[in-house]
Amino acid sequence: FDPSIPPAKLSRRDLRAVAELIKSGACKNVVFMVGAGISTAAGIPDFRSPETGLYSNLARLELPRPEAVFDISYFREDPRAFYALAQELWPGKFKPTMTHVFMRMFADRGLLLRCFTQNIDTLELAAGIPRDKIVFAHGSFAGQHCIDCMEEFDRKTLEEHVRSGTPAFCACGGLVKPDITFFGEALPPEFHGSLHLLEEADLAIVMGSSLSVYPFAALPQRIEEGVPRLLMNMEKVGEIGSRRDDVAWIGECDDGVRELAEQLGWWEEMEGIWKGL
Ligand code: CNA
Repeated sequence: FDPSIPPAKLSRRDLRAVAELIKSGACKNVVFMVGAGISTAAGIPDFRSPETGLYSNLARLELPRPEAVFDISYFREDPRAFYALAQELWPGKFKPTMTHVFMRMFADRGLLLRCFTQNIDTLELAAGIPRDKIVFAHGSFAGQHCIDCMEEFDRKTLEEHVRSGTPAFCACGGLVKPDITFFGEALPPEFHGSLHLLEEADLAIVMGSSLSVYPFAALPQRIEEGVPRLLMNMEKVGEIGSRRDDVAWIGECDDGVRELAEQLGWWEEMEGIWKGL
């Protein structure tokens, strides 16, 4: 890709040009693809940021390797590490960020086709994005089942177990786990059932993901050629920047979102929504 080639849909490769495109009314089917980086400002560590990331904080759990906390075979062997982590991440403790509120603004205006999230914190729901506009690609804390007989388990009982750090067992003797997809498990049907929507997108925004977990990491490539793709992340990731109408903006997503929202005249409304959450 030759960067001297001008973009086709955008006037320039920057945030202002993306805001102009949205303002022009050309984007009616916006797709977001997000990861742990959109929730770090809420106080939830991501996986891979050095020192502050979850993996670097897992040492005290004495895991054979950090990823084991989300490994289904390790969970069967010793579920305590996951339960300790679930205690930290249990929904209700954290407030959505302005980036979550920004996505809700698209939903409120009927412009959100889907928010594909790798996050399990359910802050998208807490921000007021309708459930049917969210694809929880790696599951979430919203449900819980036995890993053997797949029977649903009582929410309140699991919550008590998570709070005390003691694993919950189903009547059949199997371990209970929230519906978070572990390494070694299939992704939820809603993920595969929503992939076709990527072809309908007229703007794609990727935020706060290292794009290192597949198959999610390949989603941006499924956006049709010619459709603008915006990356807002602390580091350059994936292949965004390889097409004419790609914008790669490096920094904290809340800052990028603020710049975009101010251009769109949405910022004050967003602050009001955030205060009310
Ligand atoms: P990751 O691999 O930890 O990558 C996070 C990315 O976000 C990195 O590229 C960071 O540079 C970037 N980043 C961090 N903070 C910011 C910020 N403020 N603004 C912009 N960019 C930032 O996380 P991924 O989501 O890519 O990895 C996929 C895993 C992480 C999924 O399976 C998730 O379930 C899992 N995860 C989720 C949560 C959560 O639910 N909040 C927390 C930690 C991990």
